[in-house]
Amino acid sequence: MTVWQTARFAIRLDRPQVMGVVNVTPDSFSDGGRYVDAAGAIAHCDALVREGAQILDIGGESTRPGARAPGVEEELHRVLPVLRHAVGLGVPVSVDTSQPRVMQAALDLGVDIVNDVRALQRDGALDVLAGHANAGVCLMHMQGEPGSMQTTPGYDDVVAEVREFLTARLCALRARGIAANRIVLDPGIGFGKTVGHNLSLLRRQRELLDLGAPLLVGWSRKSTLGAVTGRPTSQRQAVSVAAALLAVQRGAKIVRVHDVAATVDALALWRAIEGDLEAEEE
Ligand code: HH2
Repeated sequence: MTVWQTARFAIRLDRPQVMGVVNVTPDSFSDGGRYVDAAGAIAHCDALVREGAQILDIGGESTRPGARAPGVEEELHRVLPVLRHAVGLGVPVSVDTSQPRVMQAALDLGVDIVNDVRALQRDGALDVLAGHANAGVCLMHMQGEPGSMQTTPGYDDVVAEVREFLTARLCALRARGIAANRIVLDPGIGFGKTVGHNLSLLRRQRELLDLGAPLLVGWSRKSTLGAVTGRPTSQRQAVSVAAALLAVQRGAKIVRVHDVAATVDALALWRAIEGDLEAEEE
């Protein structure tokens, strides 16, 4: 059975896993400012676990197009109290950050996973993960930086280029002695990609399944879903659930979502029909 090895938990990937998003930010694209105080974010962690989140992903930097990165002290101030609470909830906890100092502090607190939209490319990030024997890591593809990534995204073949990037990052981690079963990969929906690029990544997602690591995807409430439906972020729950389901059907093992309860229900139906992922593959 495939597992994602993380600091405290070996996460079974024979069934789809729902990662619930907790943004401790004033400016996230769909829920910015709702959970910026620690008490609100902590209550949100509790609520997502009650709704059935199997992993919590907690971040203090908005990476929405045009976002300005907070300083490292500000990011630590936002996330540490929330992470401290979340590690007591009995589910794996992930920190969504690109800052090595935030990664280090989080892992020292007992956080299980580092989710980095910059795929550990900042100086010192690989060292932090190499120094934590069991921590899990998610490596995501992004073209450019949040401040400018949606200005002119361009690819000859988006799927081939995402494949190439993720393969290179996976090799870089393996070369530092990070075990393959600690790593998951993410095509980075909405990160330096047009609507067409994002839809191609879902249509052709199966081409990303043989890279040597499980796939995590985050479609939740993203603007491509707004382009398809004409709906604002606050009304994208149904289409987000549909996107998560399509991603799982095409082989994703983990879906990163805001609307946990609705996604858990949809995946319960999917499992009732399809069975466990690996049973299907056998
Ligand atoms: N998307 C966002 C943030 N982190 N991490 C991974 N691995 N994959 C994603 O698709 C992904 C991510 C953006 O969503 P959100 O956190 O809701 O917004 P913001 O970055 O504005 O806080």
